[in-house]
Amino acid sequence: MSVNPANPKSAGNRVGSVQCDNTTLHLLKANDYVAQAIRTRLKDVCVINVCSSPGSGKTTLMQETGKRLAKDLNISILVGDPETERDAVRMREVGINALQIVTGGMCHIEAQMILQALDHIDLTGTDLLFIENVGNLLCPSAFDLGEDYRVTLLATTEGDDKPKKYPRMFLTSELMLVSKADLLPYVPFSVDAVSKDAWEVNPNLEVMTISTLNGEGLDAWCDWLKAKVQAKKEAANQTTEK
Ligand SMILES: Nc1nc2c(ncn2[C@@H]2O[C@H](COP(=O)(O)OP(=O)(O)O)[C@@H](O)[C@H]2O)c(=O)[nH]1
Ligand SMILES: [Mg+2]
Repeated sequence: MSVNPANPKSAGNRVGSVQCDNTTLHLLKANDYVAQAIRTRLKDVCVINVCSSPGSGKTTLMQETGKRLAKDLNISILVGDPETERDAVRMREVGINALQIVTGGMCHIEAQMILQALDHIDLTGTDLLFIENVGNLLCPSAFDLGEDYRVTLLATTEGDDKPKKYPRMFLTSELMLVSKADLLPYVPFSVDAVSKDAWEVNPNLEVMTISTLNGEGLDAWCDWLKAKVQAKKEAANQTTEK
């Protein structure tokens, strides 16, 4: 990486760091067209794109959510990982209709992968479709998957400085879940500090603190999901009535 003196952005005012220009953004336009096609196809399914670093608790939360909402909602999940079917197996173990997307080493899911996957999963009756993205706070933020909402988990073990370091993930999310709250007494992590940083990146970001281990925040999370599913159904009905 070299500093381009002709470009003031590259030089900037920073001390000991270089701001790099992002030259890949225009390539994402094709992805956005596919994402819109997915939205059109899934008019009456609420789609939630769940993002985080590896190990923040996405699959465990999806399992717990599936168990808690089994009576209220019909849930399906597309789970992305570079390799293995392990997370889909974990979801099926709790009775959730699950399909693994093996990205073949890629660090994120792209909309075309979702479109391909939709031909291999039966979503008849599905109210809520989770997409568990590949564990990564960077690349997934750039790819619209046709979701209605993006939810990002940040575990208390990851440090409270991440929203400013990975701003696009938090800027493009509707909800940040501070996960593993049961560990707060043991780790140097401030929910106030992380919330303040996250809101400076995205003032509209909702924040909830959760733990799948002791159940903290899970009722609020499930209520949030039920409200979003209801809103999607009402919007779909209004479109049909027109
Ligand atoms: N202490 C604690 N550990 C958790 C919690 N949720 C998940 N874990 C653990 O975190 C690890 C990674 O969880 P997993 O759901 O596989 O994370 P993923 O990679 O984001 O899908 C596992 O060992 C889980 O048991 C939680 O709320 N509290
Ligand atoms: Mg997982």
